[in-house]
Amino acid sequence: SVRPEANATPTAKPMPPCPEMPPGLVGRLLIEFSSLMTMERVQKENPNVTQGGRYTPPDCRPKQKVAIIIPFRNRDHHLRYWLHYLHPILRRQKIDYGIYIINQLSEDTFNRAKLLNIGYVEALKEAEYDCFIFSDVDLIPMDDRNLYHCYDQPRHFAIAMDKFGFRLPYAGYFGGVSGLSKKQFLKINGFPNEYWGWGGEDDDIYNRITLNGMKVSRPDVRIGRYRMIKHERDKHNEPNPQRFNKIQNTKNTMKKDGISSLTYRVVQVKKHPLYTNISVEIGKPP
Ligand code: UD2
Ligand code: MN
Repeated sequence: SVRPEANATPTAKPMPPCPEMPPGLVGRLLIEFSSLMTMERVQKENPNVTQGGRYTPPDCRPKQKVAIIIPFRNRDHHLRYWLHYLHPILRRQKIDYGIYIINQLSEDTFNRAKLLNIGYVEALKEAEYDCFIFSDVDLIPMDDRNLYHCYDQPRHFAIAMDKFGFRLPYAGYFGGVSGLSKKQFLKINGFPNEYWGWGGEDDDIYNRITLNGMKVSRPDVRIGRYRMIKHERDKHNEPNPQRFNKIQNTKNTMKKDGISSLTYRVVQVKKHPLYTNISVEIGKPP
């Protein structure tokens, strides 16, 4: 090398590991959806997020690399609020993360769990993630002590939502926001690809977790609080009438239906300042 001193950093201090509970957290947050939200505003608020919605804490070494995966179609208004609230929270939490919007193209029936599987595969093409957090686009945590990383057991984050009176609707509920390490995700063969339309896929995932000898971990009910942006049921995401039958059969279906059987086509990957958008063709119900 011509100038060895150019690479030498004799004065740089070794970075400490990030703290378990970062000191900059504020606790309970005020979350509302009435103020005007533009992408320009959200971008101005988050100058430290890099292209494609990536961030890494500047002052400590995070233990995990977290991909946040959002199933998406036609919810731009919700996405702006999500980015507005989540980027600052994740920054305070000292998370090393990337945001992936998995956008289902075409007007066919929506398939949330299949989009989440695609998010897992596509995020791993971008970086060596070891933790995957799957979030609805319309769910905002009301407390930043609900840390967006992975735990010893699969994590359910959204345990106390406003729309359910800030309680779990039933013991085996796993909807909204959840997180699995790479190892936990592969142990259950990922998520089902065969739930078309609304409902059931979250219960199937819960079944996969318990059938494989794991247990869902949850935050304290005072901390796992969420607001959901109010919305009507979308077109082409009607309740799936097969869902009651299908969740009785997880034990038989999970081995063949999952990350091992996933097929789709990526049409476009676009890096926006605050997120990566991956537009995909996923087919339609048989
Ligand atoms: C509940 C669960 C959700 C899932 C769903 C059943 C809560 C808060 N969430 O959501 O995790 O289990 O039931 O499938 O209870 N989406 C789009 N465009 C669409 C349709 C859906 O982007 O046209 C995405 C978006 O991220 C949305 C998510 O899918 O937040 C779930 O759909 P929803 O919000 O319509 O369903 P919801 O609130 O009943
Ligand atoms: Mn919703």
